[in-house]
Amino acid sequence: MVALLQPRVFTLAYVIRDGKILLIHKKRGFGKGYYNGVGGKVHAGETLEDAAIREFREEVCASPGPLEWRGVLEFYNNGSLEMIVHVFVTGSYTGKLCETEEARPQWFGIDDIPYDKMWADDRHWFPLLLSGQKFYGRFWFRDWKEIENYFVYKLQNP
Ligand code: 6U4
Repeated sequence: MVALLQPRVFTLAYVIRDGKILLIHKKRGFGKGYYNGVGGKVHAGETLEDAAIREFREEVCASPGPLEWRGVLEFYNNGSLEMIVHVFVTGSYTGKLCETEEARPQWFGIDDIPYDKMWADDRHWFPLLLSGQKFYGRFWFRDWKEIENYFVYKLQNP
Protein backbone atom coordinates (compact mmCIF):
# COMPACT_ATOMS: atom_id res chain seq x y z
CA MET A 1 0.00 0.00 0.00
CA VAL A 2 1.23 3.50 -0.79
CA ALA A 3 -0.12 6.22 1.48
CA LEU A 4 0.40 9.94 1.20
CA LEU A 5 3.39 10.80 3.32
CA GLN A 6 2.38 13.29 5.96
CA PRO A 7 5.83 14.14 7.33
CA ARG A 8 7.78 16.82 5.54
CA VAL A 9 11.21 16.50 4.01
CA PHE A 10 13.91 18.92 5.18
CA THR A 11 17.57 19.64 4.58
CA LEU A 12 20.47 20.47 6.87
CA ALA A 13 23.78 21.73 5.46
CA TYR A 14 27.08 22.14 7.27
CA VAL A 15 30.24 23.87 6.08
CA ILE A 16 33.22 22.08 7.61
CA ARG A 17 36.65 23.53 6.93
CA ASP A 18 39.93 24.22 8.73
CA GLY A 19 38.78 22.27 11.79
CA LYS A 20 35.65 24.37 12.17
CA ILE A 21 31.96 23.90 11.48
CA LEU A 22 29.42 26.56 10.61
CA LEU A 23 26.26 26.49 12.71
CA ILE A 24 23.42 28.96 12.95
CA HIS A 25 21.74 30.24 16.05
CA LYS A 26 18.08 29.83 15.08
CA LYS A 27 16.23 33.04 15.88
CA ARG A 28 12.67 32.01 15.05
CA GLY A 29 10.39 29.11 14.18
CA PHE A 30 10.98 25.44 14.89
CA GLY A 31 14.06 24.93 17.05
CA LYS A 32 14.27 28.62 18.02
CA GLY A 33 17.19 29.21 20.38
CA TYR A 34 19.13 26.11 19.30
CA TYR A 35 22.34 25.99 17.33
CA ASN A 36 21.75 23.94 14.21
CA GLY A 37 22.84 23.47 10.62
CA VAL A 38 21.45 25.64 7.84
CA GLY A 39 18.28 24.27 6.31
CA GLY A 40 14.54 23.98 6.06
CA LYS A 41 11.68 22.45 4.14
CA VAL A 42 12.13 21.06 0.66
CA HIS A 43 9.56 22.78 -1.56
CA ALA A 44 7.49 21.04 -4.25
CA GLY A 45 9.51 20.59 -7.44
CA GLU A 46 12.90 21.11 -5.80
CA THR A 47 15.67 18.59 -5.56
CA LEU A 48 17.20 18.11 -2.12
CA GLU A 49 20.31 19.99 -3.28
CA ASP A 50 18.22 22.87 -4.71
CA ALA A 51 16.47 23.18 -1.35
CA ALA A 52 19.72 23.07 0.63
CA ILE A 53 21.23 25.82 -1.58
CA ARG A 54 18.09 28.00 -1.40
CA GLU A 55 17.86 27.68 2.38
CA PHE A 56 21.56 28.50 2.74
CA ARG A 57 21.11 31.69 0.71
CA GLU A 58 17.94 32.65 2.60
CA GLU A 59 19.36 32.03 6.06
CA VAL A 60 23.00 33.13 5.84
CA CYS A 61 23.20 34.99 2.46
CA ALA A 62 26.15 33.03 1.00
CA SER A 63 26.08 30.05 -1.40
CA PRO A 64 27.39 26.65 -0.35
CA GLY A 65 30.11 24.91 -2.33
CA PRO A 66 29.54 21.42 -3.78
CA LEU A 67 27.23 19.51 -1.44
CA GLU A 68 28.00 15.96 -0.36
CA TRP A 69 25.01 13.92 0.86
CA ARG A 70 25.96 12.47 4.22
CA GLY A 71 22.89 11.07 5.83
CA VAL A 72 19.21 10.91 6.56
CA LEU A 73 17.46 11.31 9.89
CA GLU A 74 13.87 10.47 10.75
CA PHE A 75 12.20 12.26 13.64
CA TYR A 76 9.14 10.93 15.42
CA ASN A 77 7.27 13.00 17.96
CA ASN A 78 4.81 11.40 20.39
CA GLY A 79 4.74 8.30 18.22
CA SER A 80 4.26 9.75 14.74
CA LEU A 81 6.80 10.30 12.00
CA GLU A 82 7.06 14.07 11.53
CA MET A 83 10.28 14.92 9.71
CA ILE A 84 12.70 13.34 7.28
CA VAL A 85 15.92 15.35 7.19
CA HIS A 86 18.70 14.97 4.61
CA VAL A 87 22.11 16.09 5.82
CA PHE A 88 24.75 17.60 3.52
CA VAL A 89 28.32 18.75 4.03
CA THR A 90 30.44 21.13 1.99
CA GLY A 91 34.00 22.32 2.41
CA SER A 92 33.40 25.84 1.13
CA TYR A 93 31.01 28.65 0.40
CA THR A 94 31.00 31.72 -1.82
CA GLY A 95 29.84 35.21 -0.94
CA LYS A 96 29.69 36.78 2.46
CA LEU A 97 27.91 35.23 5.43
CA CYS A 98 25.34 37.47 7.03
CA GLU A 99 22.88 37.42 9.88
CA THR A 100 19.21 37.31 8.83
CA GLU A 101 15.88 37.46 10.64
CA GLU A 102 16.00 33.68 10.89
CA ALA A 103 19.61 32.92 11.72
CA ARG A 104 22.92 34.15 13.09
CA PRO A 105 25.85 32.19 11.62
CA GLN A 106 28.66 31.20 13.97
CA TRP A 107 31.78 29.04 13.62
CA PHE A 108 32.65 26.40 16.20
CA GLY A 109 35.77 24.28 16.53
CA ILE A 110 34.93 20.64 15.82
CA ASP A 111 36.12 19.83 19.36
CA ASP A 112 33.93 22.55 20.81
CA ILE A 113 30.40 21.73 19.61
CA PRO A 114 27.73 23.34 21.86
CA TYR A 115 25.67 20.16 22.32
CA ASP A 116 23.88 21.51 25.38
CA LYS A 117 22.37 24.24 23.16
CA MET A 118 21.44 21.94 20.27
CA TRP A 119 18.73 19.39 19.49
CA ALA A 120 19.20 16.40 21.82
CA ASP A 121 19.76 14.03 18.90
CA ASP A 122 22.76 15.91 17.51
CA ARG A 123 25.27 14.48 19.99
CA HIS A 124 24.41 10.99 18.69
CA TRP A 125 25.11 11.54 14.99
CA PHE A 126 27.54 14.50 14.93
CA PRO A 127 30.53 12.22 15.60
CA LEU A 128 29.75 10.42 12.31
CA LEU A 129 29.21 13.74 10.50
CA LEU A 130 32.49 15.14 11.79
CA SER A 131 34.48 12.02 10.98
CA GLY A 132 33.38 11.99 7.35
CA GLN A 133 30.98 9.04 7.53
CA LYS A 134 27.49 8.49 6.17
CA PHE A 135 24.62 7.64 8.46
CA TYR A 136 20.96 6.80 8.90
CA GLY A 137 19.24 7.59 12.17
CA ARG A 138 15.81 7.56 13.71
CA PHE A 139 14.80 9.36 16.91
CA TRP A 140 11.59 9.11 18.88
CA PHE A 141 10.94 12.34 20.79
CA ARG A 142 8.39 13.04 23.48
CA ASP A 143 7.01 16.58 23.10
CA TRP A 144 10.07 17.43 20.95
CA LYS A 145 12.23 17.34 24.10
CA GLU A 146 13.35 14.01 25.52
CA ILE A 147 14.50 11.20 23.31
CA GLU A 148 12.58 8.04 24.19
CA ASN A 149 14.44 5.78 21.80
CA TYR A 150 16.80 6.02 18.86
CA PHE A 151 19.17 4.26 16.53
CA VAL A 152 21.97 5.54 14.36
CA TYR A 153 23.54 3.30 11.72
CA LYS A 154 26.77 4.03 9.95
CA LEU A 155 26.18 3.42 6.23
CA GLN A 156 28.76 1.25 4.52
CA ASN A 157 28.48 2.32 0.90
CA PRO A 158 30.97 4.88 -0.36
P1 6U4 B 1 9.74 28.36 7.48
O1 6U4 B 1 9.87 29.11 8.79
O2 6U4 B 1 8.39 27.78 7.23
O3 6U4 B 1 10.38 29.05 6.31
P2 6U4 B 1 11.79 26.45 7.01
O4 6U4 B 1 13.03 27.34 7.10
O5 6U4 B 1 11.43 25.92 5.68
O6 6U4 B 1 10.59 27.07 7.77
P3 6U4 B 1 12.35 25.12 9.44
O7 6U4 B 1 13.26 26.24 9.82
O8 6U4 B 1 11.13 24.87 10.23
O9 6U4 B 1 11.99 25.18 7.92
O10 6U4 B 1 13.21 23.79 9.38
C1 6U4 B 1 13.58 23.13 10.52
C2 6U4 B 1 15.05 22.80 10.44
O11 6U4 B 1 15.41 22.16 11.64
C3 6U4 B 1 15.42 21.85 9.32
O12 6U4 B 1 16.68 22.24 8.78
C4 6U4 B 1 15.54 20.51 10.00
C5 6U4 B 1 16.01 20.92 11.35
N1 6U4 B 1 15.63 19.99 12.42
C6 6U4 B 1 14.38 19.65 12.77
N2 6U4 B 1 14.38 18.77 13.80
C7 6U4 B 1 15.70 18.57 14.10
C8 6U4 B 1 16.36 17.81 15.06
N3 6U4 B 1 15.70 17.03 15.93
N4 6U4 B 1 17.70 17.84 15.07
C9 6U4 B 1 18.41 18.62 14.20
N5 6U4 B 1 17.80 19.38 13.27
C10 6U4 B 1 16.48 19.36 13.23
O13 6U4 B 1 19.64 18.62 14.27
